[in-house]
Amino acid sequence: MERKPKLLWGTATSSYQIEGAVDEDGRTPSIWDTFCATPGTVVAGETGEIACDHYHRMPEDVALMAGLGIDVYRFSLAWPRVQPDGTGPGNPKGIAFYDRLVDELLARGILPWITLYHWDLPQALEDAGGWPGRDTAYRFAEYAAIAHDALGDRVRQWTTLNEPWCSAMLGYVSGRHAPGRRDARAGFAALHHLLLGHGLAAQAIREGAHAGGRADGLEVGITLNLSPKIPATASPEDLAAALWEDGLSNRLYLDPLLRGEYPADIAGKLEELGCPLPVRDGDLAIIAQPLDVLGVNYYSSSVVAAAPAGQNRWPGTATIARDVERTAMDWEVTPEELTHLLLRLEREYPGPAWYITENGAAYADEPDENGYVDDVDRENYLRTHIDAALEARERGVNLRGYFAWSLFDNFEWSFGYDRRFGIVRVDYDTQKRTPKRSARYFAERVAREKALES
Ligand code: IFM
Repeated sequence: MERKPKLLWGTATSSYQIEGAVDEDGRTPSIWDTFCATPGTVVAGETGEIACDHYHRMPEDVALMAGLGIDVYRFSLAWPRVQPDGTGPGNPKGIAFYDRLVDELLARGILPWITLYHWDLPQALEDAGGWPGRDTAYRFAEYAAIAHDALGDRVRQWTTLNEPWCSAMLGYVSGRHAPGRRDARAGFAALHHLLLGHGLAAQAIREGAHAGGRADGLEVGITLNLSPKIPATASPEDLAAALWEDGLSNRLYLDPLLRGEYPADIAGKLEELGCPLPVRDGDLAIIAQPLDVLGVNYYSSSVVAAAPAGQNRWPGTATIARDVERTAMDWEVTPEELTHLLLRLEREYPGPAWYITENGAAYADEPDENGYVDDVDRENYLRTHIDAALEARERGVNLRGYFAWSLFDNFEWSFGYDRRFGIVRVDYDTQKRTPKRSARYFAERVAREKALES
């Protein structure tokens, strides 16, 4: 019988959420620095200025990861560190940090997995129009080439974007994330330009890798936050409501990336609503670059029902609460939907290797006097979701890995430090790191799964 490729087990973080050092070594402000400095945007006016101080504690942090026995570490590069103006040459001092990080990981036997964009756009590019402007897609490809040129000799796993839905919808439509704009037309333009940027960046990475003789084992991909939308009943109205929500959250990303077309029902409706996707000839072929990897960030799912249309003619939908456990984000805990999601992806969008690039939960942790957190709830969350992912693999899904979100408690965007997702506690007063019960569980589970496979 043919053996399945071994699973990779890892933890994930992102630059603005953990690094701190926002004005060191030539880093310029990102949209998140500007957003945090705007009163009323982030809980308690908190910022990523210090965060987990990872920029200064990186070797200690990598040692901690090694102690967990993980295979791979997924982190993002801060674009304003690597290419401070968002255009022009790279910044040697900023790049040097990631050079050291990559070397430190490799020395500890951990694979580095890079995400190029986890939301910290250089402010200079936002000032020039941001993602609603087409030019930003081309700037992103330029930055990708600089990053790959610097690190591609040692890094084979490259993710272009993390969760473009959040960048476009929270950043430009609802304004809950940086840059805080509230303009639906701009948001859907941003969505298209993010995907175009992904395609151009994927091309740039592959070209650089082939030219530099570094194409062996190269894996290029993108990470999407996918969320099943389950119709509340089988009525035509509820079915249509769930289809619309699925279109906005899932198909609007999966279809262009894996089928080379936007879903006609959603694209047509957006046009009608005055929010057209600004597609030019040739864009969809660029977006639909071959994908080695599609990263799935899974946290929850929702039940959707029809509701009266709003004044602005947008289809009305309502989320129906289920009687299930919720996390501190108020997200329903539905591990079985992860199995269903993965089965659907393999069935409807076959091709890429699937990785769970984020999965985890915020809970109201209560540390003891030593900072230890006995987070049974988070351990249960991880256990049931890993089980659900492995079940999908058993049932034929080409699942290749799982990353816990997150290695550390960190800056949870507009929630500031109020929501803790870490399997390792961070005391923000002392910067002391203390593995929680869930970290012990994760380390044991990884060791067990690896033993079963060997
Ligand atoms: O913290 C975020 C991360 O940056 C992106 N995915 C979801 C996580 C939890 O909200």
